[in-house]
Amino acid sequence: MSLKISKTEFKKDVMDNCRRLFRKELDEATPQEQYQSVSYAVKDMIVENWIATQKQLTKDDPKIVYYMSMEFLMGRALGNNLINMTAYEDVKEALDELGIDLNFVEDQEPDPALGNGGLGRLAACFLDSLASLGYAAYGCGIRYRYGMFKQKIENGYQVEKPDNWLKYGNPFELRRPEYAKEIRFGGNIRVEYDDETGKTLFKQENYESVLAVPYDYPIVGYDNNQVNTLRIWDAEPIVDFQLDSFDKGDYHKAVEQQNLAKTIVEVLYPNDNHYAGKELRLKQQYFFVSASLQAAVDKYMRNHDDIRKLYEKATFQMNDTHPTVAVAELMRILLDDYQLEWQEAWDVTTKACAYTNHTIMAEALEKWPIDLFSRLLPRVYQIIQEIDRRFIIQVEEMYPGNEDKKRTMGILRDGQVRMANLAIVAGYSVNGVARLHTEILKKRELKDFYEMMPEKFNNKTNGITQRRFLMHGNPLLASWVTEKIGTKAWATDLSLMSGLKKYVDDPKAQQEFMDIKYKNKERLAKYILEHNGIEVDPRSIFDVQVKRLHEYKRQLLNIMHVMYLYNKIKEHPELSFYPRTFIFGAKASAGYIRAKEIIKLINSVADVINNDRSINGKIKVVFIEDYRVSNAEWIFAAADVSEQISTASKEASGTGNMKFMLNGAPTLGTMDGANVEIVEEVGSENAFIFGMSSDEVMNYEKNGGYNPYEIYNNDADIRRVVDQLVDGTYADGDTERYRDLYNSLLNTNCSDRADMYFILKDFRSYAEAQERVEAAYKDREGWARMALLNTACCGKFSSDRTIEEYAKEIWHLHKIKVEA
Ligand code: OAK
Repeated sequence: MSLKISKTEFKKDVMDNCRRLFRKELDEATPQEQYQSVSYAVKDMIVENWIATQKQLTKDDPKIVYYMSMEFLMGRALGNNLINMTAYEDVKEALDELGIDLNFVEDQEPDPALGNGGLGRLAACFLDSLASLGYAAYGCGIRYRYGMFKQKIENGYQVEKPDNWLKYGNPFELRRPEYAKEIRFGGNIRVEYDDETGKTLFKQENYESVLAVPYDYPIVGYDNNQVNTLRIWDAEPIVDFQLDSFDKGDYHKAVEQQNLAKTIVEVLYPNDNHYAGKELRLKQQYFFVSASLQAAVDKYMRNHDDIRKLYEKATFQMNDTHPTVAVAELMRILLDDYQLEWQEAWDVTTKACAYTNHTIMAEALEKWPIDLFSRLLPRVYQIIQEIDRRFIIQVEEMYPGNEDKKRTMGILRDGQVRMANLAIVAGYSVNGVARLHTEILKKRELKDFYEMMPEKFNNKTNGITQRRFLMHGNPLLASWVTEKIGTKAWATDLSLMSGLKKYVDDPKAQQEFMDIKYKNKERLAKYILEHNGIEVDPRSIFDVQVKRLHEYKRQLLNIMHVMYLYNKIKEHPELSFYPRTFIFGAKASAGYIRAKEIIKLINSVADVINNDRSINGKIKVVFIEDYRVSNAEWIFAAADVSEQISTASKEASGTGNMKFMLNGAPTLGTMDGANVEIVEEVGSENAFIFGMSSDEVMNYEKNGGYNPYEIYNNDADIRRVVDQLVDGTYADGDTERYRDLYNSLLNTNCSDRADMYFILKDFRSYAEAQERVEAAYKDREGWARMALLNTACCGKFSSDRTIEEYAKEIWHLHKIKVEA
C-alpha cells in the first residue's frame, strides 16, 4: 500500500492528532503521546483498506477460516503494520523531518503479549500470513486485561509484575458493541415439549451471564491492500439484567454478574505446555468460543439461508484443545437455536471443525472434572454425553468387545471430559506441527484414533513470518538479501532465499554477511549493557537459548555445561578457548518452582563467572530480563549459535529454531521437532547435532528410565558439576538452595523418575557438539559459509508455506484480491 498520502499530509495528521488528543504540540508531547499521535495517523491509513477488504468479502463471499485460539502473542503493531504497508521508510523520513525517531516511537508501544510462547506466537504468524496471502480469516480470542506478566529479576530470582498493556489505551483497536453476544454459565436445563412443532426444547434457567463485547484489530497483509481482523472479546456485565435485578432487589446477583465480567478476562494463564484445571480457565474458554461461534453463525446467516451449509463458508481451526468446547457449542447452536436434527447438526459440525495438536507433554492434556464441567456448562455437557454415547457405539461396531479401545478413546472417562478426544472425534482434520511430531502422534499418543480414522491425520510443519523476523527485526540483513538476490520478492516467497546459495563461497559476500552479524551483535551488546549492566564482547561467540523455561527444553543442560567449561578453564588456563557469551532468556510459569530454581541458578552462575577476573572474560553469561517479542527480534538477529536442545520427542516443533536459521545462526540441537527438517534443508554438516534420538528416549521411557548413577559414578567432570549444585559454589555456601535440582537428576526416590529429561545421559554428547561449534567458529570462512547457508536454506520455514498447506489441504480456501 505504501504511504497513501503525501509526507506533508502524514506529518499534518500526526500533529493534528497530538493537538486533538493531548492539547499539545508534538515537541511538547511525552514519548507515549508521540507514539499515540503517530499510531492514530497510521491507523487512519489502514482503515481505508480495512473497509475495502470488508467490501470485497461481501462481494466475493469466500469461505472464511476462524482461527480459534486462547493466545495471540502479537508483539508490537506499529512497526509491523508499517512494514506490511511498505510505508516504513516513508514514515521514518516524515518523522525525521518532524525531529522524531521512529525507532524511539516504536519503543513506546507496550508489547501486546496475549500469549505464553510457541502456540500463541504461531497464531500471530499465521494471521500475518493469511492476510499477506489473500485469504479471508478471523483470529478469535480474548482481550485479556493483563497479558503475559512482565519479568523482573531481583537478586537472581524471577519476580512477576502485572502487564497493564492497555494502560494508555490502544490506538489500533476498535470496539464493536453492535456485535456483542450474551454468554451463559451454570443453572439448570429445563426440557420442554413443543406441541406445535413436536420438538423437544432445552431451556437454560437460573444461569449467570455476561456480555461478550468484541474489539477488532487490523491485520495488515503485506503490500496487497488486504486488512483482516483479529477479534478479541472483552466481558461486560449485562446492564439490562443488572437493572432488572436491582428492581427485584436482587442486588447480590447484579454484583455477581459484575464480578464475573471483571474476572473472566482479567488475566492470561501463564502456563506453557501445562494444564492447571482452573474453573476460571474453562469459563474463559467457553466465553470466547461461544461468542466467536455466535458471531460467525450470525455473519453467515446475514447472507445465506441454509444453516446446513455453514461448512461451505466457514471453517473453525482449534489451536490445541483450549477452544475444543467449540465442537459442542456449535452443536448446541445448531440443535437449540436452529432446531436441526442431531444428524444434520453433526454433519455440519464435523465438516467445520479441525484440530491442531501442539504438544505430547502429558501434563498439558486438558481433562476437565465432569462435576465442574457439567455444573458450568450444563447443556454443552449433555451434548458431549450424546457425542460420547454415539461414538462408543461406533467403536463397539468396529472393535466388538474391545474395552481397551473404549478406555483410550472415550471422551467421558474416569470422571473427566477429555478434550483432545472430543476434538479428534468431531474434527475433520487432526494435525501435528512437525513431521516427527505427527509421526509420534500417529504411532504412539493417538495410535488408536489413527488406526480408526487415518484419513483425518496430517502434518503441517510450523513456520514463521519473515516480515517481522527479518524485514523488521534485521533490516541490515534484509536489504543485503534483496541486493544479493536482486529482488524483494522474498518478502512473500521465502523460497527465493535459495538465491543466496551462489554466494556461500564468495569471500566478499561472506565478509558482508559477517559484518552485518557483527553490527547486530553490537546492537544487542548495547541493549545488554543498558539492561543488565553487563559488558559483552561482540567478537565472542553469541550462543543463545531463548524460549519458555521448561525442564524438557533443558536450560539446565546448557547452564551445567557452562559450569563444566568454567571448571575446565580454571583448571587449565593454558588451553586455548574461544570467548563465548552464553545468552539466556526465559519466563517460567509463576507456579513452576523448579523452572524458577533454574533461572536463579543461571543468574548465580552468571554472577560467579562474570566477576571472576582470572578467566579474562573468556566466558560471559547473560540472562536477558523479560524475554518477549520485541527484544526477541534483536536477539535472533545477533545470534551465532541457536540452542535447540530439548529431550528428543518432547518439543513438538519449535519455531525459535526457524527464526535463528533465518537470521543465519546454525542450530546446536537434538533431532527433535522441526530441527529434523531444518537439518534436512541445510545439511547435517551445517548444524551441530547431538544426543539421543526420539526412539531411544521413548524406549527408555517405556522401560522406566535409566540409571543416572552410572554416569555420575564414571564421569568425574559430570560428577563435579552435579556436586557443585550442592556444595555451595553457586549459592554463597548454601548447600540446600539447589538441592531439588540435584535430586531431580539423581534421586530415584523422588516422585519423578531420576533425570527424566536425560540431561546427564546427553551431557557428553552435548559437550562434544559444543567443541565442534568452537572449532567451526575459529574457521572464519567456514563459519561464514555455514551461517550464510542457514539463511539461504530457510525457505521452507516461512509461515506462508505453512498457511498455503493449511488453506489447500485442510480449509479449502480461495484467495481474494482487494483493489486499492
Ligand atoms: C502451550 C499450551 C498448551 C499446549 C501447547 C502449548 C505450546 O505452546 N506448544 C508449543 O507450540 C508450538 C507451536 O506449534 C511448538 O512449536 C512448540 O514445540 C510447542 O511446545
